[in-house]
Amino acid sequence: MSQRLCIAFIVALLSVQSVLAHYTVTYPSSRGFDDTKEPTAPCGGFDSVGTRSQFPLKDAFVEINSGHTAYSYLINLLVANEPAAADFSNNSANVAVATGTRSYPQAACLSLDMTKNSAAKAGANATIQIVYNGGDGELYQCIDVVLADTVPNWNNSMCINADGSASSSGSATTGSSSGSTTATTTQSPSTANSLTYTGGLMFAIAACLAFIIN
Ligand SMILES: *[C@@H]1O[C@H](CO)[C@@H](O)[C@H](O)[C@H]1NC(C)=O
Ligand SMILES: *[C@@H]1O[C@H](CO)[C@@H](O)[C@H](O)[C@H]1NC(C)=O
Ligand SMILES: *[C@@H]1O[C@H](CO)[C@@H](O)[C@H](O)[C@H]1NC(C)=O
Ligand SMILES: [Cu+2]
Repeated sequence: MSQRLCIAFIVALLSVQSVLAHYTVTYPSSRGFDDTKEPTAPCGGFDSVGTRSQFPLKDAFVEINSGHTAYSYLINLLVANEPAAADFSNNSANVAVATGTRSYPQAACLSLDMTKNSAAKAGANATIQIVYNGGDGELYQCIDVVLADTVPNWNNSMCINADGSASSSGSATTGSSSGSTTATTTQSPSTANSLTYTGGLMFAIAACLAFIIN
């Protein structure tokens, strides 16, 4: 194993780490994800409306997978057919339906209060914009939807928090900590995975540095 190989190995590991350090939308599907474009407003580099999925007006949530251990988020709902960048900047049209913070990585179920946007009606086309900040700037993802009173194939089991907590914490519901009680599942804490990963990365770098110095 040459020094050059060793350096390439470290660079590869670090680039994996930077992908893990952002976030992805797990449910429902977002327009698209590109790690390098995720800082681009309003939709992480995806400017055109994509495939729409039906999205519930009640007990709504989006599921994300966070690479950062601590982050804040703002989720907006924009009721429109073909929203332009200017529409996302219009605070009267693009209305906050959730804000919060989390202090654990990986799976997080973010509850939405769709009633915050008076334009939210069954049958309307809309785009959900997620603005996430894990410490390296705002990162954007958008989900194109058709709003519905009930969504037959909506999967409540996708509402998972990696710390095992219920889904309601951090929801936008002002002055209330209550949220959906049915849409919750728990999963054993998987923080250990990322700690193991970070530990492994540190060990690999240390081993490589020792090799280079010798
Ligand atoms: C902003 O959104 C509101 C509500 O939809 C709309 O009435 C208004 O015309 C929009 N403003 C601009 C500058 O587009
Ligand atoms: C919703 O958007 C789709 C295209 O994404 C369009 O075909 C449909 O007509 C729109 N629905 C309404 C109610 O405007
Ligand atoms: C719903 O989500 C759970 C948890 O991810 C998954 O195990 C299950 O297969 C999903 N059900 C459907 C019908 O997709
Ligand atoms: Cu990041």
